[in-house]
Parts: sequence; structure tokens; C-alpha cells
Amino acid sequence: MRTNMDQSVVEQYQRDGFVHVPGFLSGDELTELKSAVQDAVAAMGRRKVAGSELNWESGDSYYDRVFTQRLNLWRISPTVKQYMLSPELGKLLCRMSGTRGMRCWHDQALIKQPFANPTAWHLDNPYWSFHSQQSISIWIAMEDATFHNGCMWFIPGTHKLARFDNVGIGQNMGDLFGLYPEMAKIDSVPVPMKAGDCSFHNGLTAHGAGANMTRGTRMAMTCAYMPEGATFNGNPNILPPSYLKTLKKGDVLENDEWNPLLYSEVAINR
Ligand SMILES: O=C(O)CCC(=O)C(=O)O
Ligand SMILES: [Fe+2]
Repeated sequence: MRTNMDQSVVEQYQRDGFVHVPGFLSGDELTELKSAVQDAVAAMGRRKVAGSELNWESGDSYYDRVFTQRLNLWRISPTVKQYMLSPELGKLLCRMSGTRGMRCWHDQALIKQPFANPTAWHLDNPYWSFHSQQSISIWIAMEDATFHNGCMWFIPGTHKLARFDNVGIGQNMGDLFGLYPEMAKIDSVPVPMKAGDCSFHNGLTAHGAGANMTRGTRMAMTCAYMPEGATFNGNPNILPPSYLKTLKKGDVLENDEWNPLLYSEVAINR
């Protein structure tokens, strides 16, 4: 994993709210992570969140046909955990987002099946159980992501325009722009990737992906991260009921079982 990043990459991320990093994984790393993700997805069957009885996929909704979505693979795959929760990656995420510590929010395998629906424009952070201008996600291409099979698109600078209001990932690609008309005035940028490339995006950057027009899959492994010290905003998202019932708004989200710490300057200086 290429976690040693030039300052120009960090600056690009901070300015645009996203950045593309070619060759993030070596060929061997790609092979190892991809087979671990495939095994974990197979082990989960129709269960969407590892280690949770909630959220079974029916398979026939519009959203189910945007992508096959499986969350928290790190809980059942030591290899996925080793990559997505790596301390070196955590340190890079802190550098990019300007925070002192980073926890895992959730990982996700996102596989656009043949002829899958597009991913409507959206923001990520408003879905989650904390609000932060510094949340960050990594999106790693496990297969080439192309114009044909649904590569990611971003709108530069929108992380500076967004509030914590959101729309769902529905059938209308452009609903987000009803909420944020100013974002529709900026040109969107496609990010086709070779397998092993990655992108980083801020949880408030507007992004989406095209339909998969091909008979092949478009497989990505992603992970969202929460700055250390972020507090509960009342939104359950994927937190389990047993944990939710112990939380009230404003509590710091610091449960190591659900949101493990990748890296913290504070812990290192202690
Ligand atoms: O892979 C996709 O189509 C969408 C990914 C996404 O929205 C994300 O990683 O936040
Ligand atoms: Fe997203």
C-alpha cells in the first residue's frame, strides 16, 4: 500500500475534496485483498452487515441493483482488516483530513453487477451517526473502473459547500442538486481507474457513479473513516441496537469493537 504521499496529493485532496492515487496497491496486494473480499462477500450471503442480524438484502429493489453492498468485512476477514484498518493508512488519513486520530466507520464492498443501475449523486457523511467536515473515505478499484462499467465521478470543491442535509441514493441521478443548486454550477470530474488504483474523498464531497453497461462486474473495496472525538448525532445508521441503547446525542463514539482506532497522535504521544 502506497501510504507515502507527496504533499501535492494532500493539497489536492484538501482543495478538491477528492484525489485519485494511481498504483495504490501492488499487483500482489491487489490479488490478496481481492480474494479476501470475494471470500468475505461469499461468506455473508444476503446479509448486508457482518456481525449484525439487521439489514438483509431482498435483492429486488432499485438500490439492490445499484450495487451489491456488503459492510464491515473487516470483522470477518483478517486480511481485509489488515489493509483497511492499517495504522500507516490511518496516519495518511489524518494527514489528508487534518485530524489527530482516525477510527473506522465502516468498510464496504461495492460490486456493480452486470447492467447495474447508476449510483445517484450524493454526500456520504449525512447518512452516518456523526457529523464531521473531516470524514474521509478510500475507494479502491479491485477491477478496472471505466466509463463503461460505472467509474466514480466527483464535483470538485463541493465539500466546502455542503451542509449535513442529504438525499437518498434514489432513482433520480440529480436529486442532490435540488438541495444544493450551487453544486450544479461546477463541472463534474470522472475518475476511471486501473485495478489497484484508489481515490480518497471527503464525506461531504458530491459524488456518484455511472451505470454498468457491460456484462462484467465493477468491484470496489471502500472504507469510511471517522475522526477521533466525533460525537453521536442521533442517527442510528448501522450501529447495532445493543450499542445504540447506551448512546445519547453528544456522546463520543469510541467503541473499539465497532469503530476501532487506526491511528492516533494522542495515543502515540502518551
Ligand atoms: O461505488 C459506487 O458506485 C459508489 C461509491 C460511494 O458512493 C462511496 O464510496 O462513497
Ligand atoms: Fe458515497
